[in-house]
Amino acid sequence: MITALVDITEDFPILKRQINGHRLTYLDSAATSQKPQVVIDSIRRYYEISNANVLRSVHTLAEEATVAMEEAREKIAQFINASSPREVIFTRGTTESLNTIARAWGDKFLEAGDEIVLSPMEHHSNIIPWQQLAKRVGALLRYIDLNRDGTISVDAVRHLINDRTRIVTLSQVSNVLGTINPISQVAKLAHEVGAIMVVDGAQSVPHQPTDVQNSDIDFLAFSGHKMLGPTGIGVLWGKEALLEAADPVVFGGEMIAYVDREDATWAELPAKFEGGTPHIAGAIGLGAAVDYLNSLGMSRIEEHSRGLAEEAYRKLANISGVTVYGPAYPRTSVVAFNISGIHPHDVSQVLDAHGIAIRAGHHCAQPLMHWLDVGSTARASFYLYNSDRDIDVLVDAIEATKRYFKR
Ligand code: C6P
Repeated sequence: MITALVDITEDFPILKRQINGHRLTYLDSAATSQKPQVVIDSIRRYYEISNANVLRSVHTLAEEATVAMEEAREKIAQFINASSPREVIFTRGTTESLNTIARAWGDKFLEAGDEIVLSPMEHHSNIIPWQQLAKRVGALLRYIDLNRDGTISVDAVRHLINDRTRIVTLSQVSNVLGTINPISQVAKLAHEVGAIMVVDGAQSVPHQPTDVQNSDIDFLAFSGHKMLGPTGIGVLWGKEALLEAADPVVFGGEMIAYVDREDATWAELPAKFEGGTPHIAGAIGLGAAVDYLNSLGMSRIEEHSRGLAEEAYRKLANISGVTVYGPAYPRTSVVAFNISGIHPHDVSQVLDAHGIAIRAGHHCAQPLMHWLDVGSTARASFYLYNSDRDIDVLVDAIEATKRYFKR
């Protein structure tokens, strides 16, 4: 039996909702997670009590806002075991973080003929910035061959990496397959040829302990809204020396040391990469989300997310006419599937009539859809407020969907 890790109706007000006459079964956390009351309250408190711009004015409110944002940065640094809060850059989310790495580090250090290694299971956010970088500098993209079950073997990466490789980039967890990729081993291979290791942590940081020093990666991108925080806030973490070496990409207020009519010099980290007024309330909300996750324990959350994904895979694979994608084990947090003869959008619509929220489509992973030889899939994704009861509700509704379309 897998019970929810939290008292859902106490902590997550939205989960009390009725949808189409049923209690909401929220199975779309990979798109965005729901928010606990403490996160909602932290944002409201900031606007009600301490609203001011940060790092600029010298008055009490500005001081309170700055302290609250920098405390959040500190919490996030500890959460991922960064060696310093200076390495934690606030962005709008994973997409902006990955684009920033490609621009800030890639434009400066890549040249024609250099190679970027990535996988076909990447989200578009971890493909297109590299395509564009490759076009700008004349670099080549090299795609890792996936195993038949959608996993990556370290040997397949070893064969692809050579002394022209400058960047290796992988999602730590696939948003479609639920695959957990061997990022530390791949980072080791990357470092052997002097390449850097970039990790898309959008689907891993919410679900498992993250230790950027122990995994010895170079850059990590993740989004606050998938880990109980608000939308519009995310993190770019990088090793301090790499961030120091990279160039800023957004120019304007607060990212400078000195400006004259013709030129400017840059502020110290992290301000160098945070031009303009940041999403202060978002950062504070993400700090509150990190507190909440820590209070539950990331190892417990990891066990829970894996347990639910593995059980859902087993149960869905047992339904006749249902195809499930990715490995049976180990997997975490998401299960993508199709029901023979029924379009995933129709599946999603019928499930919604049962109060179940899933996602259907290509999941911003069209190269992976081509690899799977499908146009789209349905996808159920789980988080700490889900239980095995939600899987049973899903299984019953899939059976009902099949009956509905048979008619
Ligand atoms: N995946 C999903 O439903 P943003 O939108 O910047 O917060 O995250 C982008 C992103 C990058 N990498 C991975 C692995 C992701 O899963 C996502 C977001 C959502 O699967 C929305 S498309």
